Amino acid sequence: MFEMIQVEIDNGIVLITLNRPEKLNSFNVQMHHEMHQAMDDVVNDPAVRCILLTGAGRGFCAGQDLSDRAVSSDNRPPDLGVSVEKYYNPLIRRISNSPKPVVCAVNGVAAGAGASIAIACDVVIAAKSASFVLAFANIGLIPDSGCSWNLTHALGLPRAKAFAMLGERIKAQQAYDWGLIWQVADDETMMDEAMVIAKRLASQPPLAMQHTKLLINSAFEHSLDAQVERERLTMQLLGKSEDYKEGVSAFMEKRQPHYLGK
Ligand code: LHQ
Repeated sequence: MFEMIQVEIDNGIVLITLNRPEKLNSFNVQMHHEMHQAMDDVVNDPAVRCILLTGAGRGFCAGQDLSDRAVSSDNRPPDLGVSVEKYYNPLIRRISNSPKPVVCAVNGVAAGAGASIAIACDVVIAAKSASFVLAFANIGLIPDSGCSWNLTHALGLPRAKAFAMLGERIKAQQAYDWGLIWQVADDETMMDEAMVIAKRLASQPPLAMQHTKLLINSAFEHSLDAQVERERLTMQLLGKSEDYKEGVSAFMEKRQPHYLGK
């Protein structure tokens, strides 16, 4: 069904692999359409509890395919705002608004919007040999696809600005040391470790995952006072859920919980 990506579903986890390895999985229009479709399918599939995103071959994603005529300037300057509006922003919103956790397994270089997509995910694990480069500045652009937001929140102003403006490549270990990602793993075991994370998230109570993500993603938009009120409302809601009842029962009965997302 898809050509630019691979989608495999197993045990509540959907594995999405960007699949243009000869172009370091950079995005063309078809890949965007396929990603949008895959993300919508996943969100609407009650059997899916977690999304795991990775790339085929030696790269994770090199951002926009710069050989795409829609974004390369020959005679007339391109309107990149259109590309951002039609393709990149909807993808970032799909990841950020997905009620299901999104894990990113960065298998190789993540450049430009490829880095933006990785850091927009909820849990990011990277192989030791992977790297991140905000290549935007090197071609006269700015960190888009939510990067200027996610990066600044993760790193703070000094590191965010230098990383974005210098356009230099950093290794996975550096990204980890800065707090940009959750984990670094050996190349050989990285996908297995990503799958362990995905399995764990898939077994967690779905409503709690959804609301935790919602609260944390929007935390900086609110004062502490407003946020504690939002927490109260969410606790009120979740306290009435079947999953909370199941979680407490399983704890008291010393057994594994079985959550239904209700
Ligand atoms: C590529 C690409 C690529 C095509 C490697 N395109 N072929 C932009 C515009 C419009 C709207 C919205 O948003 C955006 C956001 C963005 O994403 S802007 C940033 C776009 N991406 C870049 O500028 C990254 C360009 N690539 C690189 O800097 C390097 O390739 C990296 C650092 C990713 C990897 O370096 P190396 O490991 O040394 O690999 P390489 O440079 O040799 O690339 C391997 C092949 O992949 C090569 O093709 P070839 O036929 O010579 O083997 C590259 O041309 C191709 N490739 N990135 N974005």
